[in-house]
Amino acid sequence: MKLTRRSFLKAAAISSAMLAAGCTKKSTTPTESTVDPEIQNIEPDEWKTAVCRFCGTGCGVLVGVKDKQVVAVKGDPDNRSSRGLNCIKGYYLGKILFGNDRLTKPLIRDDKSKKGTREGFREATWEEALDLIASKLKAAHAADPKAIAFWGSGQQTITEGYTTAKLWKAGLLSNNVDPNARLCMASAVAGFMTTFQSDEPMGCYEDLDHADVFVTWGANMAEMHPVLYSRLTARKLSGTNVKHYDLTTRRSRTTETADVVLEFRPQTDLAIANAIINYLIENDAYDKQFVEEHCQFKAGTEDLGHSVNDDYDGTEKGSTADQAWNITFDEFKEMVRYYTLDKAAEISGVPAENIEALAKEFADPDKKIMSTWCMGANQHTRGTWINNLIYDIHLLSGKISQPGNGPFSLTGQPSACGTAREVGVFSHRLPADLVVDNPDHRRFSELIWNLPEGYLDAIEKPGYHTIKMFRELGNGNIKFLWSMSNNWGQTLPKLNRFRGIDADGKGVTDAFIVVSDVYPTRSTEMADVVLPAAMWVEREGQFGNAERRNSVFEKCADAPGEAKWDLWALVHVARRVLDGKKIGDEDAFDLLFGSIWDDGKNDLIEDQHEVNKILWEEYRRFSNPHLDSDPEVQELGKQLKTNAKQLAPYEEYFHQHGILWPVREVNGQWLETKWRYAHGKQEDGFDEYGVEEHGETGKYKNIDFYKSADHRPTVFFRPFEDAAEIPDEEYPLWLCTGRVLEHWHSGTMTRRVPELHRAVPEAFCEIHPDDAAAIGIQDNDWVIVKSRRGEVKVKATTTGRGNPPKGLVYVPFFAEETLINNVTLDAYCPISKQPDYKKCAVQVAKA
Ligand SMILES: Nc1nc2c(c(=O)[nH]1)N[C@H]1C(S)=C(S)[C@@H](COP(=O)(O)OP(=O)(O)OC[C@H]3O[C@@H](n4cnc5c(=O)[nH]c(N)nc54)[C@H](O)[C@@H]3O)O[C@H]1N2
Ligand SMILES: Nc1nc2c(c(=O)[nH]1)N[C@H]1C(S)=C(S)[C@@H](COP(=O)(O)OP(=O)(O)OC[C@H]3O[C@@H](n4cnc5c(=O)[nH]c(N)nc54)[C@H](O)[C@@H]3O)O[C@H]1N2
Ligand code: SF4
Ligand SMILES: [Mo]
Repeated sequence: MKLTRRSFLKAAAISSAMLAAGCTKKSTTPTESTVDPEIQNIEPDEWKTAVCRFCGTGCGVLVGVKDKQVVAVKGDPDNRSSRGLNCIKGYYLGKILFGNDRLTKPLIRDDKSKKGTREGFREATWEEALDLIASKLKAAHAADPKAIAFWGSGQQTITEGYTTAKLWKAGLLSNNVDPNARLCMASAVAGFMTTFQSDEPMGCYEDLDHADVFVTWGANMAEMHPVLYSRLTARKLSGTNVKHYDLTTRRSRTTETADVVLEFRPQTDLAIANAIINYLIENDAYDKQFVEEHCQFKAGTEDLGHSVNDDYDGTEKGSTADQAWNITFDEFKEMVRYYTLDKAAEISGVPAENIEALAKEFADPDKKIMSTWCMGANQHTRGTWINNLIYDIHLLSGKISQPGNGPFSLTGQPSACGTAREVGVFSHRLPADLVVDNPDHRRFSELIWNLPEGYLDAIEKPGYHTIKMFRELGNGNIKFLWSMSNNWGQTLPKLNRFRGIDADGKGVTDAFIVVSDVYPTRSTEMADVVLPAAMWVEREGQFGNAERRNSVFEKCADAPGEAKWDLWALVHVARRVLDGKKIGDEDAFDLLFGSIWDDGKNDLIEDQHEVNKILWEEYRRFSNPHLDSDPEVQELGKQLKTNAKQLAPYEEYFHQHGILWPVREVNGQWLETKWRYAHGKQEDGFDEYGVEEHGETGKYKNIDFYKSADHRPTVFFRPFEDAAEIPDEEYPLWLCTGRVLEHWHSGTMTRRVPELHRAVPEAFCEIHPDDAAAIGIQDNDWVIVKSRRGEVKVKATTTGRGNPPKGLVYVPFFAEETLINNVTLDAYCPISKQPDYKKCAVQVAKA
């Protein structure tokens, strides 16, 4: 059968009228699937290598291609992260390309009065759209360099993120660039940097095959990291007496299979962790040798307060939040003494014997323990602290950097690690763990970007973090915003700051907003220009997953209509805004982007693989200074230890189907590192190695935390402090928000796959049966969930997948017609600036 685009559209047709262009309709009724049985029988001509574009697990997939169309997707057995497995989103991955309302032409808003709706646009040429964007960007920048902003994503590819950071930081001298990973991994980053001075986990997924005990500290892995959870379950089934402790505020699918459940009052994980620390010390059950040889102790500013309003960093507390000072072990011991098992039980509501049971696991030197956590710990107004506390427990018990023994921070997005964290898309960062407010770090970046010495000193440091950026958008102080691979109009907390729902809408209509997306969304409706993007395997790209594995995906199909690669759009805007500008004596655009530009054609080099390779190899200079031809780069890179995250040449990633950094070259082979810090230091200060050399011997024989100050990670004292908003008489319930297995974030992609949409067609409010009875509602009744900020109408359920305790309700955020983020709070961790979507106070009433 001849395969046409039409037949694909038919095959994967969007199942709900609501999702068609108009989108004001609130249809929640799934329609029949329109999958053409013939389509499912098409034999691909070839299978190309790729990686899933959803979660941070980073499963490898093979994409079946026929006539330059994607016709099938299956697990890639050669990807060492997933070994052939995928979850349901992975199996339906191919269909996300074929929603019938793909954006295929640039759109320009003619009618500003319709801002906030999907009307008032006209189709435009790329030329016109790019000229308009560039002129608005230049004008806004000239008037006030602080008035421009870029909101990036852990779903951009590595080279796209790198190009974004370079354009904004080196090209526009602006640090007002931050990713959606601020909502997701910022507390993990701050936790890693404060404890170890080195971002990302020391262990890898193989820990799942070796642990005797698993602790989930705020992660619903069964639904959010399903392939990793099945590996955890396999270990439980095949090992002897393997146990899983689930710490959670709501019983989830993950809780169902746990052996011990610690269901705690929101935010009181801080008290539980402290009680475990205190237990280890009081009972002399910590690893003394390890602590003496490898740890230092610190305390930091306490009683930080909460930045609920705009007075965030004006306060003294805000600016001292990340201060810390040395203390002795005895002082530390004294500080945690308050957190007895009984005290933690009183604060958290968890029976003391359950906390003790978990503490005893850590006290047992023979038990291998893997801790995992995700948004429960990171989306937390003390997110950095709870990350620090989990590390404290693993450091005190010496359970780290060995197979099956280690704290493992789970990443959310496919490339939150590879892109957002590693290439410097954050407002305070530069590539390779470097930061903007360190002169040596700036100098190193100047060397690689060929900038004159001191050029980056002029940059405002740091730029706006995400919450500040969008508060400033709401205040009218951001005049130009470009967003890419995210949907801030739905996913930011306290949306009515800039959606103008109960405010007067000021700010939003003034700012010139560009949104690059693949479908119409809650953000494109706020835009002045919408740029249609090539999606997933319609271009070549790279993602870096939670276990430090960088993987690549090949281009498999052309983008529909005039949709273009995001990187193409970035460089074309760069071409326009840097036109006529000089850096030193050089032409600015040539200097920064000349290597990927075809002067003859006045366009990006046509071969995407070539462009990606050039950018990869340039970016790789940051982390492979020892291979650099410039002695200054070699020298400074060594001093800054940027080689701690060495990367392999670009082509290697295609050959190996992904490699964990740091990568070592040994006899012409590029070897990955499974456990960092574990093997002691090599001559060049580079101490990593593959599992083969690890063996089961010498628990921490050669361990060296080479990036930590004095080679000693910090054990922090971090007390319990309550949430920013807690239930009271008027708003008596906690609201927790999150996700479901079948949908990806704002649902733009997964809701266009009929099978996934039918599985969970609408949002819901999970509520305890007693609370439901108290307000007189039954399952499927409509309720109003209302906070001090806004409200939504949603159906209630007491028999959902998750079961909240009395006093807590749960609403997912995937449904664009149920904007739960009108209700959430934008208070954030003062160190990481990550907001807390997991707790605020609401009232629930029958609608
Ligand atoms: N199906 C699917 N998978 C996904 C995604 C998706 O959209 N859909 N998104 C990906 C992304 S970007 C992310 S960030 C991850 C999120 O993955 P998860 O963090 O696992 O999922 P969430 O639903 O956000 O959060 C649920 C957890 O928060 C915990 N929690 C709530 N309050 C507290 C608290 O006060 N303290 C602690 N310690 N825990 C608390 C709950 O107990 C629960 O375990 O999922 C990734 N995977
Ligand atoms: N209430 C609540 N809100 C939350 C959270 C929560 O737990 N509760 N979690 C937060 C977290 S952890 C995260 S990570 C964020 C995620 O928030 P966002 O990143 O803002 O949400 P996504 O839906 O992932 O947005 C990705 C967008 O990229 C588009 N897209 C897909 N492919 C491409 C492409 O190749 N190019 C371009 N230009 N666009 C593309 C998709 O259509 C989609 O609109 O949400 C946060 N919001
Ligand atoms: S969504 Fe996550 S677990 Fe599922 S296939 Fe994709 S990467 Fe793997
Ligand atoms: Mo996330």
